[in-house]
Amino acid sequence: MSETYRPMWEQLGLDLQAHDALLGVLGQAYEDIYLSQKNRPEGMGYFDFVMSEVHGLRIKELLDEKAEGRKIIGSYCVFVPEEIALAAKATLVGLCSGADFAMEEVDKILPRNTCALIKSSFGFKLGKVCPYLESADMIVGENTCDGKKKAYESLGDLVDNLYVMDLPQVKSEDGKALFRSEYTRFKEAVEKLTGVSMSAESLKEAIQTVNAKRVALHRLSTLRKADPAPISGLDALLANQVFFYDNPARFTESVNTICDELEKRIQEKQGSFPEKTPRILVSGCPQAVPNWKLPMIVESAGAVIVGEESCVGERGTRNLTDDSGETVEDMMEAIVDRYFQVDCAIFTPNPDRLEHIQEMVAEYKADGVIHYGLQFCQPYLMEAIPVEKALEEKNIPCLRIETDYSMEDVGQLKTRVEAFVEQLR
Ligand code: BJ8
Repeated sequence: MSETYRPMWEQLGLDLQAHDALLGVLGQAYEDIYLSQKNRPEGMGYFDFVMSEVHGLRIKELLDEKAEGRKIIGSYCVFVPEEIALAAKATLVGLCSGADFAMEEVDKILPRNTCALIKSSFGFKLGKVCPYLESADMIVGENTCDGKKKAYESLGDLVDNLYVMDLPQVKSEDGKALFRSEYTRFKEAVEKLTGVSMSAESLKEAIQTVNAKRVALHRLSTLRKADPAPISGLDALLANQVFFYDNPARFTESVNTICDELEKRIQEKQGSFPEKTPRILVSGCPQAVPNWKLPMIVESAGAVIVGEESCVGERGTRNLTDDSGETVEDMMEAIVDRYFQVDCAIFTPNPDRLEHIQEMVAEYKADGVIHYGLQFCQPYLMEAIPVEKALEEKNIPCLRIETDYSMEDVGQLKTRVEAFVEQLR
């Protein structure tokens, strides 16, 4: 891939040497973690291809779209509504990053006690290795956790196209009013960027396109309820990660193709893991590409992950947007309603998340929960304690993990996860 896309990367201003190094490490990690899995569904071949071309063909597609007049919007959060981007002729891509890069440079700008996800996003910018970021016509930050909202002030010095969306912290009527007005402001900003005013028709079509992606993932989630689990947690996480990058229609089709295959596997009692393998629900911070550390540890310890209560997972995709409105205003309100239900830990109080975790444990027949918290992520680490307490009161074993993107604690995590899996057996 490198030779074909080199001129494109150069044109985007990437540091080719650093980028080569990144792709080398990523390719090796993918081979070791993904391609070494046994009993994978054949349909995962599509996602292997997507990953092998994630900085190549997909970027070329985005640049081709730009050449045809579309705009590219990069986002760090599931509160940025894809429907609005699509309806005004823009393409939304995820920018969150799941690997450490250029950390020495990052440490000059951000305090050490910043979560790995934020640091990684800065590292990809400072190291000039993210073609998505460099292709974006608008980068959307959001005032969610304190770390992100202060970090965007510094990011504003590094990019010239940052748009910051304000978000409420409380799910009150006043909170919803702010949410509504910020979505209206975002709609206007996107329309200004693309020069296209959305119509009721284009908004309805956009809602249906994004819903279709979500419905495909819901189908995949439902199939993970089977025992033996027809797909590994690693592979399912990958599908959830690719949700943020791929062409929407092609993504939906590819997930549905996998689901057809998984249905057959379930009928034939064929699994990625043997029947009665301990089943784990992972809950907590988002795991952005290429953060596969926890599922790799869990599944190599002999358990299978059957669900992710996460923004790269069910928290991000579970509710659909009502597409029945006939006017832009009606459908904008439906978008506000849909996104206002996202139970991110930045909200206080946030009882819906705990309820959702318990519902997921029951639905996916999970034997235990691993709460995944990134170091220095106050919202999720704080919520981890009441989550653990509530689960244990219901006799649902819970393991609280606090980690980052480095590999230094893998040995220690393995020991804890293996002991937890043993307990579940
Ligand atoms: S809706 S979870 S994607 S904000 S891990 S940066 S919370 S200190 S990512 Fe998130 Fe939107 Fe919420 Fe989802 Fe801050 Fe925590 Fe870091 Fe985090």
